[in-house]
Amino acid sequence: MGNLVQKYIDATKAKYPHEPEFLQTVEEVLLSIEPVLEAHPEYVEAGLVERLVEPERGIQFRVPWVDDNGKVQVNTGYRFEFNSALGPYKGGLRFAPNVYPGILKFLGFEQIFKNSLTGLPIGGGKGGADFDPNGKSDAEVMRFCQAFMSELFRHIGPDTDVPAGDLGVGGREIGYMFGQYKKLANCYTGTLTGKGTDNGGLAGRTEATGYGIVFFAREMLKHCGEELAGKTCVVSGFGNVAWGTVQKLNQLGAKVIAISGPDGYILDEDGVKGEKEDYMLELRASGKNIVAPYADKFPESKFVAGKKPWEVKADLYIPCATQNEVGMEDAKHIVENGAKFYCEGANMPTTNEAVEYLQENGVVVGPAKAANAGGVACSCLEMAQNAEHLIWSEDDVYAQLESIMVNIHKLAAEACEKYGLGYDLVKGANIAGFERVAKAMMLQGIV
Ligand code: 2IT
Repeated sequence: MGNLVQKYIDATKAKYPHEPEFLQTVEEVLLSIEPVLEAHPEYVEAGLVERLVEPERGIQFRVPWVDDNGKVQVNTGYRFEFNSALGPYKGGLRFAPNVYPGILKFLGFEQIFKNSLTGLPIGGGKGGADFDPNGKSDAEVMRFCQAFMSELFRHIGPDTDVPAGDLGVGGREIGYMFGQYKKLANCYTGTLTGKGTDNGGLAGRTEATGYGIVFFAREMLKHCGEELAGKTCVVSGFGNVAWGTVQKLNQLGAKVIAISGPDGYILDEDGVKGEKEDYMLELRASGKNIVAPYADKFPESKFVAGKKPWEVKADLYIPCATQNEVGMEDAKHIVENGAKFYCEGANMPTTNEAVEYLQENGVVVGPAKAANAGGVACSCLEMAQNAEHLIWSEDDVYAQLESIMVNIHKLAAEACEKYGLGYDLVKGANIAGFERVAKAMMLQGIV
């Protein structure tokens, strides 16, 4: 069987040699699900893996728009509708200069299993554009979003494909895209999620990803007989996810001693809490993409230029920035620091070899596709809210989110246990996510 899985991996590598991020997640997931394929030869017979690694549909389109100087700009837009076995394609849109099919296919592939783990009726997809909203005026962002949606609108719908935000796409961008979608489709539906609460959005969606990560981390610690309260934490990243994570860590009595940005990290032994949490938002809103001013404002803290925060000794590490931000060198720091817990917030923030190294050295790893699934889970609640033409309360949302995260941890822990893998949440999440999709695909025939 080892040979079989390797053949799938090699075939994907041969077909898409220029998409390393996509190949990284394919390799990670397929190596994990080997025991499931061994137990289910009918999956092999049905070409399940060959079908899974190929998006059901990939759309690429031109996005022409006019900048504030009257100059025509052209970007490339994409949507990869990866798998609809469990429900409408669901997943975010990323606007960043490095967006190309390899990044969106890695995100779309991860999204299939993440969405499956939520237990909700959502398939997997991802899209975006090689557009950088940083440094653009509000009017330029609006014109870009409208141009992007002028093409995407014909491919999406509340029961077909429901995009949301990701890096570079927040409430503002979703608002502009939703406005354009509504105008072109001439109906007010939940076709985009992550909308503002004044705009059909779900209360608590902004915080949901970060809150969910902390609920997941709490379950990991609980499983190992430990408590989150009193633990020291290091969090990377500068967006919504890091912010929600820091908030919930504080609420549950943990202490965030380091946060980071593209320019370096802040060490604050007193804890990033209270007005300092709000200041994280101010820093982001400044559009400068730097954390250094934090140390000027709060002199008890220290700014360490050009370094990643993984060299700081802590009990729990939560990377919330972007893919592959933690490599071997960083993993070695984390192990040297005697860490016991590492919970991924960003999508695929750790290289495959770094994950292996952490696990081999006794660090409990919470994989992103399980730990950050609270964001998309709340997006599905937003779809439900819009479809029933009601407004949910924040308390309802948080209660649902917490029980979904507790259940995801349970599913992942039970799946690795079932296959004799001990407490390996990385493999467990892949297996549990895969099993639900596989069962649905088997029932739907070769499509
Ligand atoms: O990576 C993710 O799960 C997201 N960017 C959110 C997807 C969604 O549809 O809410």
